[in-house]
Amino acid sequence: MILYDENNPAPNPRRVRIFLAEKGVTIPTVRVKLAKREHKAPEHRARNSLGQVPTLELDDGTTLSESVSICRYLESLHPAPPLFGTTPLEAAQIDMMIRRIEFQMMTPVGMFWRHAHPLTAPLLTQFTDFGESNRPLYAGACKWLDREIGNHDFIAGDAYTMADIIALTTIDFATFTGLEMPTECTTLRAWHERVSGRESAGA
Ligand SMILES: N[C@@H](CCC(=O)N[C@@H](CS)C(=O)NCC(=O)O)C(=O)O
Repeated sequence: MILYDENNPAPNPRRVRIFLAEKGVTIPTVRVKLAKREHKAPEHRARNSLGQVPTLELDDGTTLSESVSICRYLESLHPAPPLFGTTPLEAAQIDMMIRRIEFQMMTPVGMFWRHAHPLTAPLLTQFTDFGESNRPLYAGACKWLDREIGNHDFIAGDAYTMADIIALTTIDFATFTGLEMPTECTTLRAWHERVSGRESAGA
C-alpha cells in the first residue's frame, strides 16, 4: 500500500496521517507536492480523477480517494481502537458530525482559502468579497460546534473518533489561513487543547 500524501498545512492528507497514528499503523508515503502542481500531473490524475490528495494505492493497483473513505477502509483492516464507533448509533452519530463539520466548517474555510488568501491568488480568479463573507460563517460554525461538544470530552461523545480528526484538521487549517476561533468558544478551545495534546496530532 502507498499513501499519496502532502505535508502540512494541507488538511486532508493530515486526516489520514492522524488516523494512522491513532491506530499505530505505518504505511509508506509518497509526497505529491501541491506547490509544484504534481497533483494535476497525468500520473496522479490516473490515481485520483479529481487530481487531489490524499489517495491510497493498494498492492493490486486499486486506488481509493477521499480522506474519510480511505480511513473507513483502513478501519476495516485495523479495527482497534475503533474510530468510527462500535454500535449502529455511535457509527451514525460520528457520521453525522463528520458531515456537519465538513459542510458547516470546512466549506467556509475552503472558500476563504480559495477566494481571500494571497497564496491561492495566482491559481484562480478570486472574488475576495465572497471569500471574506466566509469569515462570519466560520465563526458561526465554531460557536455551533462549541455548543455541540457541551459536557462531552470529544466531538461525538466520550470517545475520540474520526469526527475529532475532521474537526482538528479543519480548525488548524482555518488558523493557518487566518480564520480565528471566536474567544467565547471556551469549550471548543479546551477540546482543541485536549486533542492537540495527543501524540497523533503531531502528524
Ligand atoms: N474531499 C477530499 C478533499 C481533498 C482535497 O481537497 N485535498 C486538497 C489538499 S488538502 C487538494 O488536493 N487540493 C488541490 C485541488 O483540489 O486541486 C478529501 O477529503 O480527501
